[in-house]
Amino acid sequence: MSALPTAHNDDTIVSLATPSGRGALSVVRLSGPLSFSLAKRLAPGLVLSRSRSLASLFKEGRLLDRALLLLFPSPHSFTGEETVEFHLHGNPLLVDELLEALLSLGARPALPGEFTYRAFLNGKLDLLQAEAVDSIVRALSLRELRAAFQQSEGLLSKRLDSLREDLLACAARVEARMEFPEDPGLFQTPLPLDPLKGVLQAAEEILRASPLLAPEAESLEVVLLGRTNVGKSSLLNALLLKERALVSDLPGTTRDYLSERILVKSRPITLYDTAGLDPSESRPLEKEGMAKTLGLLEGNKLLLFVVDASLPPSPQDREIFSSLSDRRVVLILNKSDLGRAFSDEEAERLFPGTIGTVSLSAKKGTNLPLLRDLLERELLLCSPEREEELFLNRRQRFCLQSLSLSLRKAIAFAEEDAGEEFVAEELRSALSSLDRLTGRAGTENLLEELFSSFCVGK
Ligand SMILES: Nc1nc2c(ncn2[C@@H]2O[C@H](COP(=O)(O)OP(=O)(O)OP(=O)(O)O)[C@@H](O)[C@H]2O)c(=O)[nH]1
Ligand SMILES: [Mg+2]
Repeated sequence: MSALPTAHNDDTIVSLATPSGRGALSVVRLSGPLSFSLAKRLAPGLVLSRSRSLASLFKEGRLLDRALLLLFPSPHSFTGEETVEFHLHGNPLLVDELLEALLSLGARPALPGEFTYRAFLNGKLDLLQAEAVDSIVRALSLRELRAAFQQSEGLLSKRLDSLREDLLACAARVEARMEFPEDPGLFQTPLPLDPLKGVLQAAEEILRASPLLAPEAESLEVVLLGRTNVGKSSLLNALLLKERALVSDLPGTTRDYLSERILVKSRPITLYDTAGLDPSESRPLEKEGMAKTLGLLEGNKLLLFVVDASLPPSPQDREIFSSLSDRRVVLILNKSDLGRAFSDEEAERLFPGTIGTVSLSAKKGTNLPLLRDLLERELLLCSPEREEELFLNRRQRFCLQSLSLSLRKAIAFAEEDAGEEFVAEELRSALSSLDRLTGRAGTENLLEELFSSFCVGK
């Protein structure tokens, strides 16, 4: 993949913007100085002064498609360049034909993230907003999505801009004191540190309020455990709505645990299916599987303790349950379709202190919504949602951390009267961290790496 920043930015680029495959529509995006003229060559009837037209597209004299064309004159487009969107019928053959036609007329295929990169170059977005565009596409939960939207609207950028002004004012003052040591006016009062402390506090608040934007960041981890053959794997499959784990009536089917993600009310949960626990087991492989199950119980996971409620509770169930004494446990009374060998009250007496009991049938799917509601409640508990949230990625966190480190040093130097040049040096590096964060001072390598992780067509 050739490097984005050195790519020819005055080329006209083209790409499919919707997922490939059949569907109601496919959207092809064309951006760059030749966009309008290329569109006109394919659709001779097109009126370029109209922002949208239903037009017949021709290739080598044959009608290709009747398509909706949206025309965005520069600079009023996402990229800031002349842009045309072709809304075709959603057939990959048509898309290929159109792409081929545009390429033969002089457009070139867009690199991943190149549309957003151009928007960034043309000052339509700063780096944080550009990254937010990517986060919108990748968000796995409504919560991330909302945060990404706010960020794409420039919420964080605005805040950082005002911090930058304060920081610049302080830095300018320090630089002036170094430049004009003879000027008594500049030295009459000590360097005011309050604005610097304000910037530091604001930067640290942003860091504190922002969970790391990692797939696992807001995921609740849930472990299915219990005796062999009680239906753990069946429950995993039922929650996943697919036959992911092997199910059989032989005890000890699952040996290695496996994990899968599910969405509950659009929020991700990691589910683990584990090897059934059987204290009397002596076969080495089975024992190893069980040791892995126990290893998995470490950390702050929610445990779904599954029992076969069609049979009287066994001493083994009780033994496993009592080893989970101080954990958050949900009791799952499975196989309820076969009739219940004990009541809910008896279950609660036998397995006391759980945070909930759900009687269900993994096989028939009965009462699964009750379990999903309970999981949703747990999700809310483990991460209360705030009015305004920022999900920072690693790069952004790193820049903010460097910013706050430099500010701390600058303040300490100033308070110790260590010398203007020390303070000035730290303020310069604080500014540079801030500018790297917003992309005001992005190194080329950084930009290349960032945008190449985008989807093509973005
Ligand atoms: N009738 C009925 N049978 C079930 C239900 N859930 C599971 N089973 C059956 O119980 C048997 C064991 O199911 P699994 O899901 O493999 O049980 P497991 O707990 O994963 O077992 P191990 O992996 O051996 O620990 C299979 O024959 C399933 O079809 C249920 O709700 N009702
Ligand atoms: Mg299993």
